[in-house]
Amino acid sequence: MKAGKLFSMLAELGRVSDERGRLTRTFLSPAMRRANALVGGWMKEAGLVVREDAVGNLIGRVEGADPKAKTLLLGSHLDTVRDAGRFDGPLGVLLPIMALGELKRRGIALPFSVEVIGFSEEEGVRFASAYLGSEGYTGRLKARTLALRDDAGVSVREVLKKFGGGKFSLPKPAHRRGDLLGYVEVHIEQGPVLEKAKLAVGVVSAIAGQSRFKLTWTGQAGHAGTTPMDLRRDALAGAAEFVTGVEMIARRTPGLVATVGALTVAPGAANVIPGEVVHTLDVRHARDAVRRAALMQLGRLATCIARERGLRRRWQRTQENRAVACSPSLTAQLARSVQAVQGRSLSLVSGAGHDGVVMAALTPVAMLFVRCREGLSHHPDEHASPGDLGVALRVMVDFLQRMAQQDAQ
Ligand code: HGY
Ligand code: MN
Ligand code: MN
Repeated sequence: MKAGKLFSMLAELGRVSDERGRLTRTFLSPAMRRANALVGGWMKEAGLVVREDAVGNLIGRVEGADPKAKTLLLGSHLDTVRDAGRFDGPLGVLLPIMALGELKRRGIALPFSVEVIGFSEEEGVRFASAYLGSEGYTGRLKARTLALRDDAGVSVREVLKKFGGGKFSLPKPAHRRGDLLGYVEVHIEQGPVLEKAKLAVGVVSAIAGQSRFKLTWTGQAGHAGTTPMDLRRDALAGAAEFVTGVEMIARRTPGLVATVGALTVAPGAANVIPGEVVHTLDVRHARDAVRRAALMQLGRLATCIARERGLRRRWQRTQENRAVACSPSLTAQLARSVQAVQGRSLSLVSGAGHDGVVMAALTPVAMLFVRCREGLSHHPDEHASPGDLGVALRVMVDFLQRMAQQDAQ
């Protein structure tokens, strides 16, 4: 089957970027608009009717042979992190398009309807809050999220109003729960488990919970040459002590991961003591109680550092998602196709967040993971082999056909 074509489509889409020389495609950016046009064309070639919703999600739909049939949702996100790989997100949009195109080529009409969704924003790069696309699709976008501003000071509301030709209102859910068969997302594993098990694909049992924050440390800017060390309130020294504390707490808590991924210093001159530091914090664990206990520890650490150094600190929560269990029955159906194609299925927990976390509020969720080289992701060297893409494609076609047979019973 057309794994080579899928691989080259991912390479082509991977060149649609907001930045020269590297892949960065953020929420409703010019590159995102070009990506929707390119992927929308591929959807049409596969026989899907294409539309964009109010938050920029790209949706391709094929009606089922049975007009009263429910809808199966397939998809993932089309936005990327900065300097991204070309598989994280787009694989889960292009692979279902290829699978539906293959069924059309074989003259197989599915009894149920299918929607392939390219979510407009999952990574949370432009506005610090992730899942804007799937929150819009499920009617869970909050008014407070619309007030978030990007680095240029533009708000989510302003961006959505501009995208919507001057008007925007919080969208309702795209479907009622009863109209859906479920949501299945194909995604690279972004970890080492499948490679270690020497398997091309596996199924996901649960998606780890995550909390994201924006922390601001405020001290006193001053002259680097004339201010004695004991009179300083250095915001960067305080933030740095906190960052090493984050790593220490995460290292000694099994299964916890915590990351400070972005940090800015003001005023940002070599001869000025930093007066203000703003940085992100991302904390995750498969069990919510462990993640919450770690957050309490981190809060106490920040209070202690601020007090000792005479700093003010401000925590802004920008995202909070509980750990989500995938649907055992839908996952079992997917695992049967993995078994049929690969001979063996493996179930694993996802440390990465996915749109399935939000979609689980609307419908049962299952995920198919595809091996990626050295588990590397959120990096330009992210790689899944055409052979593994071929296995995943065969699993998706087999899964759709089994769903059709089951529907016929
Ligand atoms: O950050 C994540 O877990 C995902 O890649 N959005
Ligand atoms: Mn990602
Ligand atoms: Mn992803």
